[in-house]
Amino acid sequence: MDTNTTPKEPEFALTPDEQSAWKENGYFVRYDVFAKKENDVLRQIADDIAERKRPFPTENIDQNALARDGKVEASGIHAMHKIHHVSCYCPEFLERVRDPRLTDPIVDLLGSNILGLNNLYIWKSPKIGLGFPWHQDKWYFNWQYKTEMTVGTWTAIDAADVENGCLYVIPGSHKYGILEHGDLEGSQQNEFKIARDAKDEDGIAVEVPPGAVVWFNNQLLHKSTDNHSLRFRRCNVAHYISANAERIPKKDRKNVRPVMWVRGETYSEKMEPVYQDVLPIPDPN
Ligand SMILES: O=C(O)CCC(=O)C(=O)O
Repeated sequence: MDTNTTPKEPEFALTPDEQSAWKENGYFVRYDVFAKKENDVLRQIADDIAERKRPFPTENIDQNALARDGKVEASGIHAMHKIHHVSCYCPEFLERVRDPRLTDPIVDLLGSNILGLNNLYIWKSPKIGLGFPWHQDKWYFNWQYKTEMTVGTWTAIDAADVENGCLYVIPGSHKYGILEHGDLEGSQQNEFKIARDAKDEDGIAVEVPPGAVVWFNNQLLHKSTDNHSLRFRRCNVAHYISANAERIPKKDRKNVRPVMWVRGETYSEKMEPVYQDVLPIPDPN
């Protein structure tokens, strides 16, 4: 497994149409980026983490809010919502985060020196999987880094459609600036905030087959809906930041996001700590 190379020639660079879509809409989609076999490797690891067959820090595991609060009966992968910072602990996820099929287009957007900001794997279980409210990812990152733009990639592990809770985006909303985000009402995961000024009628569904990837500007307003189907809707999300971005120092170091080397140069004086490699899994005892 190769988790440490920076590709010489970008093979998967942005096309002119994608450049325009990025500028105008704040996102673009590519199909058939990853084969089923490749995504199955990630799916199996995530399932093993969910079923506690593979060690993983428990603080990075979030259960479905309905299952967690005892409102529905669910166990194993059916009771899962997401795991985060997966690439810090699983080399197969780290390899995916560094895969040039994801990162070549990002070189055209952020420059050649790139760090990984977060890597989430999300489950939306049949019938109980919960949506995410309208939000801008940069709202969550903004207080931690001085930088114009970060980029998210969203890879479909399963087909995602309106019935099972696909992504919705508001094209062009990356130009709105950062909106205020407030508390959520209802049964959604309570760790999320909602961008209240986002209007449902402006959103469009991004229905994609498995293996497709959505690249999105982290100021793009996006959301997803609950899973009303009998199918899973799983995805792998990786967020990227320029290594030139500066970390805003935090007094309480406890909840600092780990950043990881992805490709190019790092500037450790700007952003400490940058993990070059997979972290040891904490002893569960
Ligand atoms: O996959 C989803 O349902 C939503 C993901 C999302 O909004 C995010 O990762 O910021």
